[in-house]
Amino acid sequence: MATTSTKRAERNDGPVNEPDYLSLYKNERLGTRIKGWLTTLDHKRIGVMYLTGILISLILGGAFALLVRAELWAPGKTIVDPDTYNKFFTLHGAVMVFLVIIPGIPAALGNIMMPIQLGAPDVAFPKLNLASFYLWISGALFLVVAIPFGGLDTGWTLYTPYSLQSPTPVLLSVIGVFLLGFSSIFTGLNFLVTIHKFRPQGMTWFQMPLNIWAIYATAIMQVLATPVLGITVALLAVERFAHIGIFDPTMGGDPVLFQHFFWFYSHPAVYIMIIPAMGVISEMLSTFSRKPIFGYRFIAYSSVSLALLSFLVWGHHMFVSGQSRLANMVFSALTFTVGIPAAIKVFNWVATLYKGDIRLKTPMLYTLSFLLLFTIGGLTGLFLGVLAIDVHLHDTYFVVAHFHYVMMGSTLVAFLGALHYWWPKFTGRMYNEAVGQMCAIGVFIGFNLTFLPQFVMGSQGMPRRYWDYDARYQIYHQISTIGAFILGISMLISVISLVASLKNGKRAPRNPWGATSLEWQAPTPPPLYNFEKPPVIHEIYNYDDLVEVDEDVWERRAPEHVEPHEAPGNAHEFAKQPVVPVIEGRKADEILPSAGEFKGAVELPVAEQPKTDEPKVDVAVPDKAKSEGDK
Ligand code: HEM
Ligand SMILES: [Cu+2]
Repeated sequence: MATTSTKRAERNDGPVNEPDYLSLYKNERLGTRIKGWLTTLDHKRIGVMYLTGILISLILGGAFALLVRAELWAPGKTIVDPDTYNKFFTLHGAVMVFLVIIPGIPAALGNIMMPIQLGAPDVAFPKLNLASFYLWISGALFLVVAIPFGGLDTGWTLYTPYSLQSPTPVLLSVIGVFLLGFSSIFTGLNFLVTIHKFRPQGMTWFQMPLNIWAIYATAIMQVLATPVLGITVALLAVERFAHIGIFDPTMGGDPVLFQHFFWFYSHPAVYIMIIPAMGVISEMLSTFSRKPIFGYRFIAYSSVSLALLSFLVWGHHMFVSGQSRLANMVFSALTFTVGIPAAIKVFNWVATLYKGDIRLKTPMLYTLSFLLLFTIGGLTGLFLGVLAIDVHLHDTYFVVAHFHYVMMGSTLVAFLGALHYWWPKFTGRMYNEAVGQMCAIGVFIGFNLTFLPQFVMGSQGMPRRYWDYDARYQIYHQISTIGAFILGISMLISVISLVASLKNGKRAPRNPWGATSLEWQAPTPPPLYNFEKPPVIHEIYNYDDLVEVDEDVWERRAPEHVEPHEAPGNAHEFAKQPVVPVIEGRKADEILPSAGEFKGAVELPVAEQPKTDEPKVDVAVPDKAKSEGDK
């Protein structure tokens, strides 16, 4: 062990000698403390820095949303003039999409929890991870600095030709988006390698938590789709700066080409947003139903197939942009195929709930909200995919409501749920459960009040992005504005309550929810390299051995006697084998110098693993659930 550390110190390519990540180095000077954070290579600290940035962005984006809703309280001018209103909705959209929804689950929560959930000591490339964070924060600053320089008024989609003419600082924002894109690509790359290489021996692909599958599918899209965003905004910058006639019709360019480029990234990007949400939902749903997830493999495969299908449907954003009839028909048909994996997930989640021992803790309330809101969001997407209907609904509030149901109602709600789910683990503190539950209910009510009326007025013809409107829409706008304030206040209180728990919260036990994945074996909060001893791999989503010994304290008890036919698969035999994180036959040290070194680790023999690729464990449908379902 000692030699390994020396070698690592010389090579200096992993976090060395860092204090536990939450320690504030109480006796150090402020400068040293700040430096400790800014130069950290610990994935948890990097994740916490992302999380802080994202929560600040959420408050900023939320403030713009409330300004938009306040302006729409009545027709005509309520608080600002039309130009300022354009800036409000553009900045709201850009901040929420690029700084909150896209990085929320993968970059922040993924960084904090994914390596621990995988049983790994860190990500594969800690330095690249820190570099991604710096790219993100620089991109965010470029985007935000556009505000004092006059704001941005193009809409978050930056459509040409207007984005070539807008007097607002489009270039600044474009540089910001470019940097954010690369941050996303590098994070994706890092996670792909981490998942391939840092799975502990014994964790086969089909023993991975579904959240890891989701992060994997997301990472594929981040790596494949995001470069297109980089190229698109780079072309926009060149066109704006040098006028070479790519998108500018007066010079022979094609403004619709921009839409193709933009959506070739941005449609997959909507899955970059939703798939990680689906991943955390699967975790929470199973944990709080105390049942194995129904259709594990279907959920895993559907994440990957959603990722692949999402590259084939971008044209559904251009049904009325003068696309050819044939292209419209093909894109419409392909759009419906996306509904299949999406529906597979929803059916499997609902089947997981069936006869579950459901516990309505805060994360579960968010999970149930997600189920309903995502179903509405997905189904209304199918309406929009119908050519004849989209002609009427395109650019109306119906579209606004659709994408808020999927982006906010689904992704952001899942993010809030997951934040509450993992908060005790990574901060070591329990938040106030009653406040958490009330806020979750407030978010659900506020959300629906805000966006259900938008479906109605949209289908009646209220166009999106308008500052003024016909008096007959006023009632819908007013309900929507009231809902938005309920939503905003609930979210603000929940964030304040979480932060307050850092000071006043009860100490969190190791496994407060009785969950099965590996992060719950790590100490709370996890130390540098996450585990004090190598984690033991148990069958994922098998709750048989977990017993609640006290409120929010779960422990694993080996069953006293399990008849072979009662035991699902050979999980119990399998689970008894201690597993050392040795990766594909190679010592972890050869891959990441720090990988094998756990604080106080005991050298354990490498367990004999089953020869087959995966254990004979029926993860998807345990016999009991199956026979009950058949009745
Ligand atoms: C079953 C799944 C889905 C289908 C069939 C679907 C379909 C569509 C269609 C056809 C449009 C274009 C409407 C128009 O502009 O006239 C659209 C817009 C949109 N969808 Fe979806 N969608 C689905 C899921 C999602 C998800 C999961 C997200 C995000 C997490 C999302 C985000 C968006 C956004 C952001 C827009 C419009 C953006 C804009 O114009 O500013 N959609 N969707
Ligand atoms: Cu799309």
